[in-house]
Amino acid sequence: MSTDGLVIGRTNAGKTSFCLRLARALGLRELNWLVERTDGRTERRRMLLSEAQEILSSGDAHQTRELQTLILSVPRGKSDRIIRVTDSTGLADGLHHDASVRRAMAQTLRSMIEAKVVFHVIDASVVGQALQRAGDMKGFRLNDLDEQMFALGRSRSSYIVLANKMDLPGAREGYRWLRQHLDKDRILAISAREGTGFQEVKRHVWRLA
Ligand SMILES: Nc1nc2c(ncn2[C@@H]2O[C@H](COP(=O)(O)OP(=O)(O)OP(=O)(O)O)[C@@H](O)[C@H]2O)c(=O)[nH]1
Ligand SMILES: [Mg+2]
Repeated sequence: MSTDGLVIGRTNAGKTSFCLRLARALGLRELNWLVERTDGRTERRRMLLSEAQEILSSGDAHQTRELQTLILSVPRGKSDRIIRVTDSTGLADGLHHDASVRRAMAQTLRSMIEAKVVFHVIDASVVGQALQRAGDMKGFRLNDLDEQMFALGRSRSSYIVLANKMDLPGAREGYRWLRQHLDKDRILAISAREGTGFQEVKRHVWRLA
């Protein structure tokens, strides 16, 4: 399934929350998803944005296990353009014990090659807390997985790092480190929960239209 924007990142970084907030920022009330199951079949799912938000806030049973592509309608000139933004399974270190999760991660990596833009979601508060524990900003390295995604991202022309959860403690310090570590033009501070930073996100999404 082709996509315009692919959302990647570690488990729990806020990828699905980012997609729902983006839909809301674009004024959508109903969501149209194309779900690529790990057995290769694609199915269409429709739901109200409010329903999706409710499922997301009801615990961790809804962890994303398939590629789900949001079909977004974005105004361009007098007409609307369709943009596809794909939410993916969280990546985790090591080999996951569950084969379907491993397949879902492989699916995510394949889509990285095809997407026009990759949005890499990072929990900035987790970065800030890790920095605090390390006590030294200079020699600090993030986990291998995110560092490898940075390296992959640098080799692409369109790659955006979203420093998420800016509403949480430690996120400012995490964001500061990310800005020093990465190309400043590629990083945006957001809170998918509160909706901050989405004006800038929308600018990147409109470019896809
Ligand atoms: N405080 C705060 N919490 C957030 C924010 N974004 C997401 N969360 C919370 O973080 C948790 C994980 O969010 P998800 O959107 O499910 O994360 P995900 O990256 O899709 O997770 P997987 O699908 O399991 O990989 C949920 O409890 C969200 O409510 C944010 O900006 N601020
Ligand atoms: Mg998810």
